[in-house]
Parts: sequence; C-alpha cells; structure tokens
Amino acid sequence: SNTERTFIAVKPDGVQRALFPEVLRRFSQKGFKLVGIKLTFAKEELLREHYSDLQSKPFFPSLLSYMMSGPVLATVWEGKDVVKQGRALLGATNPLQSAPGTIRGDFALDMGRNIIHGSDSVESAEKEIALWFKKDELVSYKSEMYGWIYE
Ligand code: DAT
Ligand code: MG
Repeated sequence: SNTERTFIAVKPDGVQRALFPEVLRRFSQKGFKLVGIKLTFAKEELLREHYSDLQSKPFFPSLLSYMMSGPVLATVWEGKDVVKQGRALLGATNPLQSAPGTIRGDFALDMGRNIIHGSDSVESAEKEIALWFKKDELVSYKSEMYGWIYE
C-alpha cells in the first residue's frame, strides 16, 4: 500500500559531511513522502534497543560510540514498498559492496562509517519509528506530488 512507512537515519558522519540534503533529495525525488524529521543526539539506551539484535557482535561498542559521535538526522518516509525500496537506495551494509548509484556506494568506504541507516523490514520499521518518534511528531498531510507519482 502507499502508506507503508520506514525509518531512515543519517548517521553522525552523514550529518557532519553535509550529505543529509542528498539523502532527503533522493528519497523525495523517488516519490516518497517525508512524514517525520528531527536532528537529535541518540541516547545510549535508545541505541541499545535500536541495535538489540547486534548486542553480542564484537563491533557493537564501536557501533554505539559512532552513533553517539554527533547528531543524527532521524526521518520517516511513506510510500509504496518504501522499506525495500529504501534499502535499495541505501545500498549494501558494506560500502565496498554497494553499487555506484546507491547512497553508500556513492559516498562511503568503511562499514563503520556507512553514513545512513534504513529499516530492514516492515516490522522493524514499526519498532524503530516508535522508538525514535513520538506519535505527535509524525505529520499527516496530502502530498501534492502523489497524482504525478502514482498511476
Ligand atoms: P544495516 O545497517 O545495513 O542494516 P546491520 O543492521 O547488519 O546493517 O548492522 C548495523 C550496522 O552495524 C551497520 O550499518 C554497520 C555496522 N556493522 C554491521 N556489520 C558489521 C561488521 N561485520 N563489522 C563492522 N561493523 C558492522
Ligand atoms: Mg540493520
């Protein structure tokens, strides 16, 4: 459906390197609707929940300090197949394996500096949106571009 939602976060390096406008541009121009956005310092407790499936990995401590090294641009996007399409816009987890044309493929080299996060399933998107945003921080509005995006 056209109301599927995903959580996309520009990580601290993406914010500091001024890549966030490029991320917003790519998601917007693909046809997705921005329904939530905020610049925020992620708390350790939130990150432990966000990355709970990775807590036993050796890279977990460095992942947490990376994610707390500066502000994160947290966003929520809505549209057809947005979770899977969003992952395609991001590219592979390892930027060395991300195709040119993807965000990580165009702007990153190291796994621990891969500039952006995207939910990997509709279920994790719902969990992550609830974790990062309060209900009243998400906005409902009619996108004037929808008639030109959807048949
Ligand atoms: P993704 O961010 O593509 O969803 P993930 O959820 O498996 O990937 O891992 C979360 C982040 O953790 C990832 O963006 C970068 C880091 N990471 C994952 N695997 C790693 C590894 N083998 N070595 C170092 N960092 C890793
Ligand atoms: Mg993931």
